[in-house]
Amino acid sequence: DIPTVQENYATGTLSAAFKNPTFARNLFWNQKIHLWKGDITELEVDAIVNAANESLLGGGGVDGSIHRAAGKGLLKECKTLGGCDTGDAKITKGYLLPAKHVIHTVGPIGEKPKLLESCYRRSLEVLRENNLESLAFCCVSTGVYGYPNENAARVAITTVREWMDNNRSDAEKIQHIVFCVFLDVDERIYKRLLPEIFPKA
Ligand code: AR6
Repeated sequence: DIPTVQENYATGTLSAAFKNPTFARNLFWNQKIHLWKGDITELEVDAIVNAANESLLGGGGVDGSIHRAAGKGLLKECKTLGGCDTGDAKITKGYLLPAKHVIHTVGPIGEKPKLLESCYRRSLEVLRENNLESLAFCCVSTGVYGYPNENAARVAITTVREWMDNNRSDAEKIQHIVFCVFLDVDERIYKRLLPEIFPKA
């Protein structure tokens, strides 16, 4: 289960939703979207998303925490992957993590919205290619890689929303998408943007 400070944006009743297709879609999608503040390595989901670098051989920030928590098996598997292009994503097992898998994505250095969008889209594609149903994103590129927090959050949430709208059958199979924030600044931004991009009706 996803612990504390969980927020879900669903409201209303299903019978009301069925009368209004937009409401129905929003309600259905919103029930799957969560905001959680804390350490992503604690989340028991099918996959957590790592903000990696092109080598996939580890680093600082969330990448360092994930490798520390997963243990040496993760680095060993990463070494077999031949790196990862910026904007792409590759999956490994979760090893000692409570999450079953890690989806390693490589965010852009600096504000490059197309590449950041691609990270979120590719992570969702990789999740579904592996028949997985729950995912937690960290705030890719907003640490060492210097992407401005608010603009990155807008890209993150909008890309997930558009992917769900455009890939309905896969989106329906997903149970949970968690936006895992670590910093107060990101918590404030996501609390403001989530209800805007996943509106209540
Ligand atoms: N759980 C969740 N989020 C975290 C955690 C954690 N345990 N630790 C940090 N964050 P960053 P980037 C947040 O710098 O900007 C690495 O060295 C952090 O507060 O980890 O994509 C890689 O190897 C921030 O909001 O990733 C690359 O070389 C977010 O995670 C480079 O950094 C991302 O910050 C990637 O830089």
